[in-house]
Amino acid sequence: MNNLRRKTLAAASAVTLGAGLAVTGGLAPAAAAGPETSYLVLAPQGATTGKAAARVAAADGTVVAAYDQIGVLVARSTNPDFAARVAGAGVESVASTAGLGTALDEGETVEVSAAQAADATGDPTKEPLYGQQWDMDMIHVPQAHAVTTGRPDVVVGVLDSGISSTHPDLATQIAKDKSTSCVGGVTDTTEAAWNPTNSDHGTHVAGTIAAAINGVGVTGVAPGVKVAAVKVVNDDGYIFPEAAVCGFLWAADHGMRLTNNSYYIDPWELNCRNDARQRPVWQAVQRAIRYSQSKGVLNVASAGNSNYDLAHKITDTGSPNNGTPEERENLTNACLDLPAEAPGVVTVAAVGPTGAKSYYSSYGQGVIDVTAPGGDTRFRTQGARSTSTDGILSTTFNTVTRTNGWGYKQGTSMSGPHATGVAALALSAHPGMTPGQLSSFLERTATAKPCPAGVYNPVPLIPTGPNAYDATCSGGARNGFYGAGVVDAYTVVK
Ligand SMILES: [Ca+2]
Ligand SMILES: [Ca+2]
Repeated sequence: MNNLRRKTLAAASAVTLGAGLAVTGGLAPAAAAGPETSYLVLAPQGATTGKAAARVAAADGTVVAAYDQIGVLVARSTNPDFAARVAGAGVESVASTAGLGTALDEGETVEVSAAQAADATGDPTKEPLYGQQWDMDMIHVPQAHAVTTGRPDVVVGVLDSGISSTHPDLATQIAKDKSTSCVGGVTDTTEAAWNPTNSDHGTHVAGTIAAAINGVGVTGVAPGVKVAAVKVVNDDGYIFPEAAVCGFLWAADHGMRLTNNSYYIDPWELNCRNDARQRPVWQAVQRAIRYSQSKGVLNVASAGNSNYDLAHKITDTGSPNNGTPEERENLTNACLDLPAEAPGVVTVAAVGPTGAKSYYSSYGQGVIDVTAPGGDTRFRTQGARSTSTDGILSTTFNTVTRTNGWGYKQGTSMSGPHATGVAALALSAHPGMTPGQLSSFLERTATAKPCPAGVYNPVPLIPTGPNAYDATCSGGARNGFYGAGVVDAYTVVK
């Protein structure tokens, strides 16, 4: 009976795919097959996934990845009743991740000319574009490099949109044997799979961490370390939870000591543990992060670009960002921005060239751990127009022309990798540090920065309105805008 039904569903699925939404009304099968949907299926904490896998099969599903280390399965099914049918002994919870993909906060790239990139300026590090890397001066990268540029056995997982392996500033910097795609929750280690498709976000992030000192382009914070591409962004620009879970586990199981996470992974931005639909997603990611920490990985994450007070969550009107916005009232602090707010993750805010909070940087006392340069292309004009050179210059990949280059982007996506790069230098100098020790060390060595008085808004002329970027800082030496302060590459190695 079950087999017969499955065949019927498969046939219905084929018809539906061929004819769009033409199957309607009373003639349609009572339980027509839906589109193939991905699910996270959680075994009870500490249990193996064997029973859960059997339930997946019995519920017309296919296990596409088994993360036994954390008791999580990634499954796919066309059965609309899959979630209900899979529930039972051996399954703690199950959640469809359909609609839970989150668009990468891409940001605009302003490219610089190739001639500029090859035109030596005679700066201390000899990199042609170093004169435009105000961010590296701010965190004392040249002073750090006089001590160390990092050790090649420190490998940083860049959970992002892939890294261009042909880039002249990155080709020598990538640990290819540790790079993979995790799109769909399943690993694919072919080089093409972890190169960028429609986004060069990860290429830019990787350059900030480890662009080579080679007489071409820019320098990264830690050019002596290696980066590994762990591609979690799909070709539509979305990050799904199963990809992030895969990414954390891949990094942990391939000897990486650090991961950089310049993204968030759920459509609510603020993921609520007390929301039944989202709870399994939170649990799966939480398990993956805990597992990676148990393997010695420190995870660094961007705070977000919404000028949002993460310590005082009242409403979240922007989500889900791949569907109809829903206003959700009464958000509490049980609603977490993942992975930025997961315990043990270093949460990074952004500053511009003045050292003041970037207008877009999210903040929050007790949430922000440290700050780093992310650029602020609006402060100079009070928001009236953009000045791209106040962004962060790094490696780019033009996805239309398929060519490598250099260019500016801004965002906490750019500040995160500065902190990650500093952490990579710290680990190079102090290889024995545990993730907890390393994160405390980053905070202890940061340059504290006090709150500005009153309501802060560097961009009153921005077109969205005079108060759109108002923000109020609270706290003392450690505060909501800057956490423990601006990371410093020199003090972690001297
Ligand atoms: Ca270079
Ligand atoms: Ca944190």
